[in-house]
Amino acid sequence: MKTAFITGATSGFGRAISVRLAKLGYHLIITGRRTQRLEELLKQLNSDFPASKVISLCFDVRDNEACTKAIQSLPETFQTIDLLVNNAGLAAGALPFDESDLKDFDQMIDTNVKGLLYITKLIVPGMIKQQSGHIINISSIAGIEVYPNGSVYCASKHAVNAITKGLRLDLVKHGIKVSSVSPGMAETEFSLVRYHGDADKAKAVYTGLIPLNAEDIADTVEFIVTRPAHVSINDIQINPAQQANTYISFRK
Ligand code: NDP
Ligand code: 8X3
Repeated sequence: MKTAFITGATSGFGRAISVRLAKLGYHLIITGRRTQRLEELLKQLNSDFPASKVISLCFDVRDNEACTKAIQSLPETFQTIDLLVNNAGLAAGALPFDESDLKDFDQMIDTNVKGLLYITKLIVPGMIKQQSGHIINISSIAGIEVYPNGSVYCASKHAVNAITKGLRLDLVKHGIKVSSVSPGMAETEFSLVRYHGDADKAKAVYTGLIPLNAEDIADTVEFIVTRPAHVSINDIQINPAQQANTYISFRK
């Protein structure tokens, strides 16, 4: 059985991906900052998928020392990681650049870019040793197109795409696959977090259309990880049917 390490497993895509990977027979290392959510998910996975061994690690991906300690604390049975899903991330704020809060900029860059780098840097050496592995970075349509009031979130996801391409170039010789998934609008806790807890603003993002949901992204990850060994799915961009691109959505 293979082992997967998932960041941001306490909500949205990460939670759905974790459940799906357990269903596919993976052992899991689920991570996030909210202890209670991790405990609840661990309990659910143990009860629904008893063949899958699950461990949880609670830490903030922005803290490299905490990432290092957490990964060093893994019991031997979890030290061979076959699949890393870099999913933890967020948008903070949706204001024009000049009106935005520098704290929001820091949070997005520190989580979406530096956090992803810290975790990847810690896990890649094991994959190189094994001469096999798979990294899936959850990027965004925001990594392809820049939209107003989203400059730094979009910059962070453009960086994720550059890192994905760079990793692919550097790791191909070690038998490590590197994939990215770039969703458009998906209803999770994403907009609630972006609007700092304003539920009305979060809801309004999806008015008049059917957004993607976390299961759609779990389906995509399932497709990527179930290809034959000789096939690498490099990048998938997935949108709601009513969203043509960042700018054009058909809302009823
Ligand atoms: P959610 O807000 O539902 O989930 C985000 C997850 O990231 C949570 O589990 C959260 O866990 C974790 N996280 C955030 N900050 C940190 C941190 N500093 N340290 C550790 N974990 C952290 O949003 P989604 O599921 O929608 O988002 C998942 C990914 O998908 C993100 O990278 C996002 O940018 C991307 N994305 C989302 C889209 C959408 O429309 N929903 C579309 C395209 C991409 P906790 O709070 O417990 O730490
Ligand atoms: C989230 C997608 O377009 O709402 O990454 O920013 S978008």
